[in-house]
Amino acid sequence: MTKEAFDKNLNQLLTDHEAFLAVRNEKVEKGNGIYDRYINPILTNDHAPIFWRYDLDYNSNPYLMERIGVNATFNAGAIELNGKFLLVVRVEGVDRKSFFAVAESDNGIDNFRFWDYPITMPETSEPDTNVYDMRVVKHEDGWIYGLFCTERKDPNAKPGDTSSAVAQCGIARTKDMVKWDRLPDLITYSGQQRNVVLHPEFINGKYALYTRPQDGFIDTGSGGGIGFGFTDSMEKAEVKEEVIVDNKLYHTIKEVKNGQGPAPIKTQKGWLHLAHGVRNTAAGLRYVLYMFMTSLEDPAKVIHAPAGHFIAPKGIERIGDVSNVVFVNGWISKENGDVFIYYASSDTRMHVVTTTVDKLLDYVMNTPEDELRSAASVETRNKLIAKNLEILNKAKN
Ligand code: M1P
Repeated sequence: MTKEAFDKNLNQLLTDHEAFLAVRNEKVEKGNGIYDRYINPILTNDHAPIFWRYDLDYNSNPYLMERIGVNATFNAGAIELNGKFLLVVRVEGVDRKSFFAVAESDNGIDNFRFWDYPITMPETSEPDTNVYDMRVVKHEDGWIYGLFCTERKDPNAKPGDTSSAVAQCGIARTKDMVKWDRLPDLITYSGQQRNVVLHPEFINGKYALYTRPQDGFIDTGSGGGIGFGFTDSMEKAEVKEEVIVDNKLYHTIKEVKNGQGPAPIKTQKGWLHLAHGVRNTAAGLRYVLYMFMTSLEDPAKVIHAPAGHFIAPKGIERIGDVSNVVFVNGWISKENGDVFIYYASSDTRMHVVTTTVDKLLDYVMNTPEDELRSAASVETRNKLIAKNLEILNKAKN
């Protein structure tokens, strides 16, 4: 390519990318009354800055090739800071390594732009092979914490086994989302940990953590469920005992495993929780999102548990690197009661749905619970049908 053509192509690349980032998002017209979906994903691999992917120097890249591609942008933590919506996105390079990068938007539904540099996450003395799925929490101690999964090759893997891994909870903290201090990984007495989340308030002077004890890397084995435990400090975090708050359960949407999503939202009626539930199918694992509420006095005590999924993969969301998956680890609850839920589809891209605390409370407190049997489900539905037919018949007469 001549230098002239290179300059022209580069100019076009940058102009097209700016136009792409400026596209506005629109609500999908017909919703379910609980939340509004949006037409476009809010972040895809195409949102990664051109200067993260291309070498813009004619001398070293005369064909204007993409040098370091980005494969996916998903499973983002979320925080509102200085009036901006910030997502701590799991960015996966084409080399399969995930890293964290902040994307910012003014309104939380479109025009997300990555900050110039990804987060430089310090390592511990035992370097992480992969880091992902950060839950970002403003704790009442004044720090912003990021708890994430740190993955390393299983030191006990048999010779020739090049895929067994060990997952644990990495911990870092910041004041500005730019400079992060790495703290030692969480110590628990379960084999592995993923989906660990810091509760935003002290409980009896201690830090409280939601955990997900598991024996293996993919299968939770005899472990599983959303656990809960305490640690005296975050500088040397250690949970000696995990109690199960919300267990995996036969023939439900969380039959195989589940995990706490972002940190719960405090309301006057209780703590609102968003989580993912997994079941197995002939086509592989299916991940959906579900909600429950725990007591203000005891965030480990479930007081409402609507049956079934809250969000399931829909349309294009069903397809991606790991299909039939929705996953959440970020939401933002505004002072005016608006809630922005950031979820990923099929380990590939990010989406938003918007709702309010009032709607979520209504959903969680008034949706029937799972009676765990078909006959009981029919009975529950029949009650609604009878009530509704009476209303419709009255309206006719
Ligand atoms: O591939 C689906 C998800 O699988 C894992 O979640 P869990 O630990 O509940 O099985 C994580 O690797 C997550 O990042 C991924 O989205």
